[in-house]
Amino acid sequence: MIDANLNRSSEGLRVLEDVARFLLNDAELSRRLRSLRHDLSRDTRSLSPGLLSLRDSEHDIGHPHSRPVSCPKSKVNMGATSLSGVSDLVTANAKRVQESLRVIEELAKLPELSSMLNSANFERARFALYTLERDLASRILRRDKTERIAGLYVILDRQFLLGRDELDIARQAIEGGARVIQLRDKSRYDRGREGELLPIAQSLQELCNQAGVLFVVNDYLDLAMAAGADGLHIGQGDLPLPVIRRELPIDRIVGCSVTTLSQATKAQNEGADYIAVGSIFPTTTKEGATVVGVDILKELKRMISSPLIAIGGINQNNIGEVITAGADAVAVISAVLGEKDVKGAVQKLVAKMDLAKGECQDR
Ligand code: TZP
Ligand code: MG
Repeated sequence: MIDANLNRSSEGLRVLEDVARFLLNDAELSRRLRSLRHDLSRDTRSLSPGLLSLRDSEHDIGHPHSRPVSCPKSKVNMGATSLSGVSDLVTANAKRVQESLRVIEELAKLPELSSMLNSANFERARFALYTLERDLASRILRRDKTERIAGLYVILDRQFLLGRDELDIARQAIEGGARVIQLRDKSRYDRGREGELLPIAQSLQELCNQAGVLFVVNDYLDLAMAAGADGLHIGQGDLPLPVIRRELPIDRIVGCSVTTLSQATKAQNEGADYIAVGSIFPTTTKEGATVVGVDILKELKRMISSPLIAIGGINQNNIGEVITAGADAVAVISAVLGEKDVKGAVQKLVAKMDLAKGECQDR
């Protein structure tokens, strides 16, 4: 029983580690899983010769040759990389490891085994895995959303709406081809207007849901949670990303604004789902914005694997340049909200983006 359950736990951990490494590209999760696997192997190394001597897999009644032919095949297709497939794979293997650790933990309490196995070590590993399972599931669920961060990201800055209706403008932007809508309001705390945004955010989320577009709230964690937004966007002065991650449901994304390479690396290491860099060009929309230039996109593209959004001063004339430099998506305020024909403005920007993307692929 000990031999079988040690094998089960290390095999299951290896599956989870490889999912984190090869499918999710997540160095931190894969390191945590490897370290757990190594700890278990170190704690049980001295038992190995004895366990191997007693091993008799051929006569195990659970051996594949001994199973009745009608035994159903596992539902999980190991080659599947679709989201539900990977999600099932993670759940099945996490459960397998947790169960096998529990079996060893219980066996280790028997008087004849307690001198060789420390029950508390297996209990600790089991609890570590509960957290790892949640973190892996969160990564997979968020991947579903981050894969949709591409194309035009329209920021509905209420100060630039000049009285136009948020929902109406969002609808036009979506019809024009916007892939992400963000609600931004820097004057939320003016004149006791805190409550004003919730119904707006709720209806924007509903609209985006129906259209298969992502909806992100800028700055306000409470509003993002109350509205059930797909994600929250934060800057360098907002709550720290790990704190936000603890509060948000596990399937919600967090995007982070940066102006430097080191801020981008930090955001990625802390688990940001996308990085927005800017201001790429001079802009009058954000007071005191640092202009970082187009070349930062090329450097960031080499350094980070999270989707990269270019922001700041982007319009019809320069959108192609930021795409060529490596941006996965482009966020705009004035290039869309500064136009009377919102749908038309979005369509033109999207067409220019697509053209530049096509040229990049041809090269
Ligand atoms: N962050 C960096 S620049 C900027 C923000 C919010 C303003 C973007 O607005 P515009 O009008 O697209 O330049
Ligand atoms: Mg902010």
